[in-house]
Amino acid sequence: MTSIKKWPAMDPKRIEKLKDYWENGRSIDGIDPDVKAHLLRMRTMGDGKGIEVIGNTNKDYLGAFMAPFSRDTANADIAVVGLPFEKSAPMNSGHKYGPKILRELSKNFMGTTEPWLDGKFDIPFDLARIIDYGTVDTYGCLDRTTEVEVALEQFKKIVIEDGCSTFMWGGDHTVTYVPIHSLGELYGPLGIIHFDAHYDLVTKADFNYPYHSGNMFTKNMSEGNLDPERMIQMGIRGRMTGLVGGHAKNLGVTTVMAEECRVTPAEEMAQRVIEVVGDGPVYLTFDLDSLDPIYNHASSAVEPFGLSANWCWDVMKLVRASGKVNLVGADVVEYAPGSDPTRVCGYVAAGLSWKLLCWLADDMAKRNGEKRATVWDMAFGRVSL
Ligand SMILES: [Mn+2]
Repeated sequence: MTSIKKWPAMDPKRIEKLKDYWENGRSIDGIDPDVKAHLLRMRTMGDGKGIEVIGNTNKDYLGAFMAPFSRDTANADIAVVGLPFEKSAPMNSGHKYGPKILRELSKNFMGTTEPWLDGKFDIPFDLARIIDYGTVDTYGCLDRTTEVEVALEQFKKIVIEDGCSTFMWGGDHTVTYVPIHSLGELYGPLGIIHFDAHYDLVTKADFNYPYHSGNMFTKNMSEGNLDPERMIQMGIRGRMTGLVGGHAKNLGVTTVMAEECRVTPAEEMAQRVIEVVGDGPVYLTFDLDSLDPIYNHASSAVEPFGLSANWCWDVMKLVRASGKVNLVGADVVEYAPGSDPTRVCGYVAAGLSWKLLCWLADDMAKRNGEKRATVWDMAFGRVSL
């Protein structure tokens, strides 16, 4: 046996202190005051039983990010909505199950996460009344137009009548027509922050389809709900690039190719985004195919040589931190879980979704001029913390 030189023992007084901490020390005594207030509020709910929102325990009676399921949009500020549309996927399909799987994976990101700016924590459920509206049921809608119109009808109530913002999961990218149309009508013409491998700027003159995964922006422009001069696209590459690029130029949309994104620091890109979208209402749409296939290969039109998830998050974080951009709605689209058996792409998508929900809640509180806390309806059952 080789000789072992034992490290000197710890001072017995230190061990005594650590023993006392083991017996009596609680995490809540050392945390950020806002996070502490959030946890204490959680504990008071549900007849004193609290709600189990601080553990990833995959409860089916809670919705996206552990938000309460509800359709009471008149008493909500942000509705998480799933739109299971997949009729316009050019290649791989299966987006129909995107919202269902992302809802489950999103429960990994609820409550509070790391500080995002100067030690400030995200606590979206203390900023805005967030609900999970569930997924729009389009069963029996056997053509694209009917399916979009069913969703439009529901968004009319959620957004236009009740003034609720939406965070949406697709679905193929056609779904983005619906919130832009509704939020544009509520807030006026929107600026767009668009992550995508594709321009998605085809016109009726190119393809005469009423709704399509490539015409949701141009159709909204033609209806006055989207200002092309306040639109910036990042990550463009791959098939269709040569064909559709002319539209971006003709319409005055700012396009940043994937190759340029990869050599542009996030700080510089965030500045460009802020300059393009201005201080009017802004919508952010994240097509997962903007990402390199190592972060996402579960979309219908996968394109190699794409963006990194971390760079995208850095750009979003810096735009948000500037406080100059007024985000009124967001989505993450093109997730087809059948192509993602390990769920790695899904976790990236759900993680980005959480960041966007936090940003939306922050800007919603600013527009409301007050914090409005989410309250869970405990009718789903008595749970304990
Ligand atoms: Mn795309």
